[in-house]
Amino acid sequence: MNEHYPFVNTPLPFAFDALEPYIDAHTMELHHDHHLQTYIDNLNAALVPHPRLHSLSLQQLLRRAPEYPPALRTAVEHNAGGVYNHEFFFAGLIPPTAGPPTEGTLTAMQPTGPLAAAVHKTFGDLDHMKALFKAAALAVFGSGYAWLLSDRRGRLGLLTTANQDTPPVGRGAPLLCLDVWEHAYYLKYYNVRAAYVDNWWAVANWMQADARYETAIAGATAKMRRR
Ligand code: MN3
Repeated sequence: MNEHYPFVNTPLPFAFDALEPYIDAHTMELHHDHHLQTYIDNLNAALVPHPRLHSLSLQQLLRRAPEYPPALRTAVEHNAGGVYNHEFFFAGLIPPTAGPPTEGTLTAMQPTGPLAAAVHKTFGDLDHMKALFKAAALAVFGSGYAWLLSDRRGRLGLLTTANQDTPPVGRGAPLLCLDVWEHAYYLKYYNVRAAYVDNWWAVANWMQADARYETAIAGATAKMRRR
């Protein structure tokens, strides 16, 4: 992904069928090459008449959008939001055989290190976190996302966002997100979002979440060391 305009669609680091049978190849291809591509195309088109915005990153555009005239603000929030959320979602996926097998489940990864400790501290255990995450994902009415986040002190939380809204900056750093728009699962799971959520854990990229967590808490750790 370019850091600024013109934004481009980065190929996935795995084949469309690499997440089978948990997420089917056709869904992955449509989702990445058509749904995400449309957000990228619409974002670029909205930015064409605004050369002063061409050097801004996705996150800068989203942060400054409230200052823009209404039509531009809407176009940026919908489309930069759609790009940000989808990139986050796709980066949080990993082929089931790529992760180390863990006890109990043959394929699913799980958090390690500081994030594993934080999950234990906040939720008791990973299964309880998954149950709460699932409940949140099922509670999204219509389209949106469920998120696992960390504040700068490493405290975990869950959040849902509607449509292509992005997590408010004050709510902490996102670690993992699940796209619960119907286009993310309908071809395989029809209306049964719960089964999609259950199976998504088999391809959730905990290595990515571990790394994001360590970045999220790095500031606080550095501050503690300086004291
Ligand atoms: Mn989507």
